[in-house]
Amino acid sequence: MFPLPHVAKKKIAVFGLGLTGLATCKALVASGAEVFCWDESAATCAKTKNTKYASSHPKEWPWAELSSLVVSPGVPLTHPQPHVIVRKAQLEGVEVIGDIELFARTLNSLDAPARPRVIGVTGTNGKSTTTALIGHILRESGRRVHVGGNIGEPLLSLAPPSDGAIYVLELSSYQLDLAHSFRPSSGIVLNFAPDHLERHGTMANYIAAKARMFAHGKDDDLAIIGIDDPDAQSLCAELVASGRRVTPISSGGALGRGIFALDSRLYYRLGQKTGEAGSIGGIETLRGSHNAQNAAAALAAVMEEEVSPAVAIRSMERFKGLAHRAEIVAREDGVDFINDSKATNVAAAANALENFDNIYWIAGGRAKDEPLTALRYAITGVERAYFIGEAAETFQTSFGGFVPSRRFDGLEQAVTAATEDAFKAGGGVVLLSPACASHDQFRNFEDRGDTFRLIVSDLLAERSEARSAETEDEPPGKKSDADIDQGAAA
Ligand code: UMA
Repeated sequence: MFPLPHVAKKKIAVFGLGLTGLATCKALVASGAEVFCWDESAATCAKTKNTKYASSHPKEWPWAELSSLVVSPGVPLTHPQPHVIVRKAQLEGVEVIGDIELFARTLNSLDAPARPRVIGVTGTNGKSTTTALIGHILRESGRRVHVGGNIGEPLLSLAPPSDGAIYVLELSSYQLDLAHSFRPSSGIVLNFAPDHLERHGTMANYIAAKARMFAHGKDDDLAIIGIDDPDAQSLCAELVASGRRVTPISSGGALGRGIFALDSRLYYRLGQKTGEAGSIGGIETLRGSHNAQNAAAALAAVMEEEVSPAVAIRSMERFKGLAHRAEIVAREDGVDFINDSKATNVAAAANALENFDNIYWIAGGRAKDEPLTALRYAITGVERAYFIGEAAETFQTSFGGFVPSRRFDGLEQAVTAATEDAFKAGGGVVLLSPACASHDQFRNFEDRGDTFRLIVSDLLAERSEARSAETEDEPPGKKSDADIDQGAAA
């Protein structure tokens, strides 16, 4: 558990008791704070019974004595409107912060060398893969690494700082919006594309939330910025103009200075250090130009931690990838089944579509407030599309003129139809890359991806049973097609 010495004897409120909230309560209590907490779900509140942070309704909280209100990232801060608990705190003059701010305050109380190195990773797409990849390379290089944040492990559950250990943190815009003094040693912004606009109101607010990571940077700190989209380019220019140490990264072409991918090879040009790191072309878990951007960012971050480029590339070759991100869940008779459930926005799904051919594309869910244009350009490899959820009708209207498409009530029917079509065609890629949030039909994107995996496994088991039954029904002596083929070849 992460220590929070600055909260000792303070009264602190926690709102939202999911992963973040529960970890926060535990860390606060362990560090000597008095905790008042609540969640809008009664079942969730019940989980705190018989603990030192038993829930109590906010009406009963000693507002005048509270030093902070820690809200979970899912609690709206400003849009579509501030949550009533946020308004109450503002009226009472209580600061509203998140778990990252608590983490940052501990770090900020330490001076080098006791202050651990922290790598913060944000951006619209690729955050989790980049975070996991950096963790993987550093671990293989013999470093003690703690990986957490939006990737799933709350920051305050991570181990305390220790000699030489490095924190590698995935940070969402929701989390950064609640972090006022967070300062990573290396901060990475991969890219910007429209996402979570319902929570930030405008693209400018969304970008500002992510850029907040650099607000307190010191001379030694490094900003690693993807410059393959105009908004990230502007951020890079601003940071350079303000005299910050910046390593630009790109998967879109050669750079005079920075780290870039060209024809699946990574190059670095960092002052005296210039050369080719190696090829990532054959690494299945890093296919596609979006992954080249992730790999370039990871290389920049680990080189800052003194890992040599050649060692980094060798480590990348052993990277197993992450669940729900272009994850191959099955391969049978020329059909690949890919779970890309984490593609919850248009840009992420477009990245996936650009990486495959002969695609049987399953998409839809709860659409985000963003144009679908990028997908129109990306669907050239799609054979057929299968749309589900609230967005099914809009998607069919938008793409029906370009690819044959059908609408389905649920994921199961869509996957079944896509699988039949792919086998009938003799091969292809059944790809779940929804371009939408999952919340209309699933708990979250993990639930949607796990359901996809289960459906595929059931369908393939049924197919295999049906085949065995066919073989058993064949009269004795009759040769199977496979025997005949082999005979012909012999
Ligand atoms: N709650 C309320 N009122 C509200 C909102 C939430 O009471 O208005 C309660 C819910 O009843 C629930 C709890 O708060 O019990 C959920 O809190 P939460 O939605 O903030 O979720 P956590 O379980 O704390 O998980 C969060 C991140 N979730 C979100 O940002 C929505 C997780 O990222 C993250 O892994 C975890 O902290 C650990 O750091 C997930 C995510 O979807 C993967 N992130 C978004 C994304 O990647 O696009 C940003």
